[in-house]
Amino acid sequence: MRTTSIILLALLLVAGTAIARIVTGGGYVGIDSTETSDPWCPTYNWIDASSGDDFFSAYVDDGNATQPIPFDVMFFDVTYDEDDDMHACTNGWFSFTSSSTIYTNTSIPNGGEPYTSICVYWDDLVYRDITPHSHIYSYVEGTSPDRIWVLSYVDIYAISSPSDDPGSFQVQIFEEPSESPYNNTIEFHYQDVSLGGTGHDHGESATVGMQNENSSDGIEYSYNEDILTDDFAIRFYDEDRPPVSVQPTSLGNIKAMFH
Ligand SMILES: [Ca+2]
Ligand SMILES: [Ca+2]
Ligand SMILES: [Ca+2]
Repeated sequence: MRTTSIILLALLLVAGTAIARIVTGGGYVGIDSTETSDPWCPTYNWIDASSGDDFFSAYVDDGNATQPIPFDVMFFDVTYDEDDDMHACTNGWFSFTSSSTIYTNTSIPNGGEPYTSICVYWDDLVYRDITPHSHIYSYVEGTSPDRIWVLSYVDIYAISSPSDDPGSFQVQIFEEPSESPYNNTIEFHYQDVSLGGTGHDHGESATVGMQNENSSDGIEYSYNEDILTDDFAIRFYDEDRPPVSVQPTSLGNIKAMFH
């Protein structure tokens, strides 16, 4: 068993270097891109969504607008249908149901707005029509049944940011095969979390996570915590996904030997 022992030691050493965060809640597991010893660790991968549709066009501080949902999405065990509306708020969150414009972020789940929300960077942000011009894109990459729906904040400003330091971050929703029993996997990708050094950088005044249709349950990655960095990702996946033996990397298969 010498080979097995070496592999196990190597795994323990890799695990020992991890400084990452794994969170659970609402039927999801959340894991960030620094948890490299875990087979579900995401890799930062920014997708250019600039050929998609913009939710807004002109300056708005606290706004909410809609674009159609491109494919069925199961979110906290509820399916939201293709061609229904997805709402985007200028304050760093998307929602399948809410037309709120709430900007004061709280810990989640909070029992209130924003309901049914994907909070990639819930903070008091502003869509500005200056240079660089803000955008909040909805864009679909790939072909069915392997599409990725990208919801991207590009050059969005904090309420008190100087005009030359916006931030960019995006949500990626991965299509599921029809009849899949699992919630769609959702990832957050952070390209630029420097928002002018005015107390809104790196998530220090933001909520990062998701909550369900009545905000009775949810999963929180961070709340008012200086933890996000550029080129960083978080993956939220259904906790009922198949066991480790069929997870998608060779490391997962090696780990399966010990389960
Ligand atoms: Ca705002
Ligand atoms: Ca910036
Ligand atoms: Ca805040």
